[in-house]
Amino acid sequence: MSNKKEIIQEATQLINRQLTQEGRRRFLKQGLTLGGITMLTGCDITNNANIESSLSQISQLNDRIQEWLFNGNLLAPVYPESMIDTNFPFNAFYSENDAPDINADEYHIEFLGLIKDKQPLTLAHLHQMAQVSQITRHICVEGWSSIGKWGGIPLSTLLKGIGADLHAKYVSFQCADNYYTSIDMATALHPQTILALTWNNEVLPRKYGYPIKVRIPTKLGYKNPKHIQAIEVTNRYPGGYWEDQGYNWFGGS
Ligand SMILES: Nc1nc2c(c(=O)[nH]1)N[C@H]1C(S)=C(S)[C@@H](COP(=O)(O)O)O[C@H]1N2
Ligand SMILES: [Mo]
Repeated sequence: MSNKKEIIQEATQLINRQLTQEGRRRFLKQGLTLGGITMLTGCDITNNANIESSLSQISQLNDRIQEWLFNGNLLAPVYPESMIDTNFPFNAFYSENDAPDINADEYHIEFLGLIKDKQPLTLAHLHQMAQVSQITRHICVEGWSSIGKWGGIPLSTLLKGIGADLHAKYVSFQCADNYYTSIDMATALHPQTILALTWNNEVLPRKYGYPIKVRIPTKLGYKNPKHIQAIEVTNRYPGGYWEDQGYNWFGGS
């Protein structure tokens, strides 16, 4: 995990590289806000490449700060049964009818990267493991949020069980619909991060990610991958479907 000194060094370098003399004077007077850096940079607003590159550097710095602030023991809010939303929305980069139709008999989850035991696991195997459930709020950046109940296995239990390198930086997920995303190891080991097999006490419906979705209540909707096919533990930055198009990688909720 990043430490305070590294992040401050990085912020200073970013500011030094990008501020004009005038910007630097105003910065010293007004202090740092992440959004404010863009206003103070000397980049020519007719030059998109310049703007893109400063925004992307700020987004990366923002990732580091979020990672540093993330507390592996702090829990996302949980809600009573009475608050469960019965009209839970569907969302994906395609319409509901196109959600993958997965055959349970042929299904197994694959493991890649820094893991000792890469033997694929079947659904039956996952159902035999101790199950937990939680009622949390899913927050989508498209402007909706909804409360649901998800049940399954803590991802930390699985990662420990298969001998994953818990000091690796990233855990990445590949989905049956070619969606992909990745998270930091601290979030992968967070007690509320689960491999969900059920939604509102029923088998996870096809539209919500059958047979397995990774439910991460400390992260925004796009960091909750459905239809999981493979899990990889790696130190190489894996990105994600929306993250590679400019969404913030840490994506905390
Ligand atoms: N495999 C897969 N997972 C995905 C997506 C997707 O398109 N494919 N969309 C993400 C987004 S942006 C959201 S908001 C949630 C929606 O989950 P839901 O259909 O259960 O509401 O799934 C996330 N996980
Ligand atoms: Mo989303």
